[in-house]
Amino acid sequence: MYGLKEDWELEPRPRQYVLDDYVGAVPRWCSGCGDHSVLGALQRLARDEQLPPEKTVVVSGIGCSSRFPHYMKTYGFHGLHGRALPVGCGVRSRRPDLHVFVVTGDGDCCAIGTAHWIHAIRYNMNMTVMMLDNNIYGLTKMQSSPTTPKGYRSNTHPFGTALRPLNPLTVTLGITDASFVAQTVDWNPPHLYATLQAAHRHQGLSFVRVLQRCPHYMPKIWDALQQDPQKVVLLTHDGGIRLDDAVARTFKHQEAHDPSDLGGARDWAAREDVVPIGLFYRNQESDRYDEFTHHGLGMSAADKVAAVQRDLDRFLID
Ligand SMILES: Cc1ncc(C[n+]2csc(CCOP(=O)(O)OP(=O)(O)O)c2C)c(N)n1
Ligand code: SF4
Ligand SMILES: [Mg+2]
Repeated sequence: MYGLKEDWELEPRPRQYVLDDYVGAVPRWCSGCGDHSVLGALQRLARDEQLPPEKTVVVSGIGCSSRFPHYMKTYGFHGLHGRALPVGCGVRSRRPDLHVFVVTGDGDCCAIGTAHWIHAIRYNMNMTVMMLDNNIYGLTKMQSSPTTPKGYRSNTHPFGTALRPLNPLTVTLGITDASFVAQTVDWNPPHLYATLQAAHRHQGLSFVRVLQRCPHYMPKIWDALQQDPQKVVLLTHDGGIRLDDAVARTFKHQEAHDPSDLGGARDWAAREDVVPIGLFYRNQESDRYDEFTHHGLGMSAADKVAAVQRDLDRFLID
């Protein structure tokens, strides 16, 4: 037709999201903080999985790590200390259409938030939980957290912490219906990315502990791991975290572990002589509480009133 170019399309093309669509405010984290690395990985994952920003929500508690939602150009909820998981569960229970990511710290999750952590794992609602474990309270300037190594001097324990640290992996693996438990490190971007990708694709709650550098208050704490290639053990399995061969070859210490083996997962998680990274456990059969809470979501108000009326009618006395 006169005046129309041949390649004109009347149908709008589906939107192609680029990295910039997920980049929010400029992070205020210290330079060298491992949180930057996790943020970059999540932004790339969102781009690669083409998650619509308006259908993505990042929920957090309080802490350095919990500033995450400000730095993603998605929906976000920067909540209360220790309450990242109940907020995430609330979002998930009413909005099955959203991609839910929860960011929490070792203090936020394993101290003040412990009760919520345990029940959220058992509820197993579909969401990706990233626990950024720097072994310290960063935001409030260096108090001991439950994961601080024994003997480490902090503002609350100037002569060194008195107790052995809590192990977030063995705790999580001990909870009914835990369905995806993995560990990665912020300083290996390909492994971090592959772990978050597997976690996001899992149907249920995926719990990812990220060993995170805090150069400000915990300098050198991960140095031994970074310098001794034997210390970090890459858990390998076809059903585990898949890496490119070129990346996998950089791990000098690798061990096979079948992520369907809960006993084996607990054994690996309890190891203190090495730091295993990869997928410890996956169980796609675990019950999911969000499947229960989603019942009736599409019902109209009139249908809901009628259903309540029907229920009440059962108690009618003739
Ligand atoms: C109810 C409540 N108690 C205590 C605090 C103080 N507070 C804020 S962040 C934080 C610890 C954060 O540590 P963590 O979760 O490990 O995060 P990080 O800063 O290390 O990333 C504490 C104790 C608070 N904000 N609210
Ligand atoms: S204090 Fe530690 S955790 Fe907080 S931003 Fe600085 S390096 Fe990161
Ligand atoms: Mg911390």
